[in-house]
Amino acid sequence: MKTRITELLQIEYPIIQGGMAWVAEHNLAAAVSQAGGLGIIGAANAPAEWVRGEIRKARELTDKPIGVNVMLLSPYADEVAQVLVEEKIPVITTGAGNPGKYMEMWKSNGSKVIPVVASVALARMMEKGGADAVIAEGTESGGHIGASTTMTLVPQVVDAVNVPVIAAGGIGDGRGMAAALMLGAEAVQMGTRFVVAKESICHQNYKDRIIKAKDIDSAVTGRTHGHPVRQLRNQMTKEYLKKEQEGVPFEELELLTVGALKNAVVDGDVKNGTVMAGQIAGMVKKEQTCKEMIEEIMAETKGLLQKAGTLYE
Ligand code: TUI
Repeated sequence: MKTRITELLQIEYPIIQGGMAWVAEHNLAAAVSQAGGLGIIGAANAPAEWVRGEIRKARELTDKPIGVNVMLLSPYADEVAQVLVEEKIPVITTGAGNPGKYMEMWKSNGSKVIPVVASVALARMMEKGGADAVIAEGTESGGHIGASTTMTLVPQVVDAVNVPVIAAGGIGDGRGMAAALMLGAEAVQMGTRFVVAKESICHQNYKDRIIKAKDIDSAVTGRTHGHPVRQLRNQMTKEYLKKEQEGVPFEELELLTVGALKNAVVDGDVKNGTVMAGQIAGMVKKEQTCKEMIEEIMAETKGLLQKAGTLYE
C-alpha cells in the first residue's frame, strides 16, 4: 500500500505505533520499524539523556527509521527537543499541546514533524506552522484525550488541511484501518494493540488486563479539571472518580496518580496503578509479535478494501 505517509516517512506500511509513556521504549519501537511500520520512542516525562539512550539502543536493533514522541507537558520538553536535533531524528510526533515553538528548529534540521491534534482548529494552525502531516486522535484513545470521536474528527480534519492525516483512537485491526482510510486518512496510529506485543516490555499483569478487558471497561478521570485521561477501571479510578465527584481539589486528586503509570507498566500493580488503554482494549485478544500484528492488519485491510469494491454491481 502506497500513501503520502508511506512516501513521506519512507516506510513500507502506513502503520505508526503510538508513543506511549513507559511502554514505547527502544525494543517496541525497533520491532515495529523492523516490521515495516514506524516505531516511536515515547519521551513522555523522561529526562533528555534517557531519550538519547533509547534512540541509540533502537538504532542498534534496526536500520529502519524510528520516530520520537514529545509529550509537551513534560518538564524536560525543551531538552528533549534539543536531543532530537542532535540525534537527527527523522520523524517527530508531539502530544498534549502545541509544538509551535520547536517547529523551526526541527524542520530546519530535516525532521518531519507530525503533531497530534484533537480539533480542526489546531490541525489548521499546525499546517500553517509547517507540520508535514497531522495525527487526528479521537476520544477512543488511551491516555490524555480530546473530546471528538475518531469517526467525526478524521474527516473534518481531512477537509480542513492539505497535509496528509493519520487517524488514531479506536483502531486495532484491519477493519479499523480500512474504515480510517475511507474517512480520508492515509495511515493509522495504534497504541493499545502494540502494548500487548511480544516485544513490549510492559508488565504481564498490564497486558493481561488489556486482553481480558471488555468493551466498556475504560473510565475517564480528570474531566472536571481539564486533563481527561482514559484508562481501564480499577480501585484507583473508582476512588479518583468518587473524590472528583465530591469536588476534591486537583492537587489532592493528583496525589492518587503520582508514579501510578510506572507502577502499573513496570511493577504490574494494575489495582492501584494507572492502566492507560483505549476503548479498543475489548477487542485486543492476543499477544503477537509486531511483525505478526502488522502483517495480519495489512492482509485484513487489503481483503476488506477489495471486497468493498464488489458491493456495487
Ligand atoms: O498526548 C496524548 N496522550 C497522552 S499524554 C499522556 S501523559 C499525561 N498524563 C496525564 C495528564 C496529561 C498528560 C498520556 N497520554 N495523546 C495525544 C493528544 N494530544 N491527545 C490530545 C492531545 C492534545 C490536546 C490539546 C493536543 C493538543 C491540544 O491542544 C492544546 C493547545 O495548546 O492548543
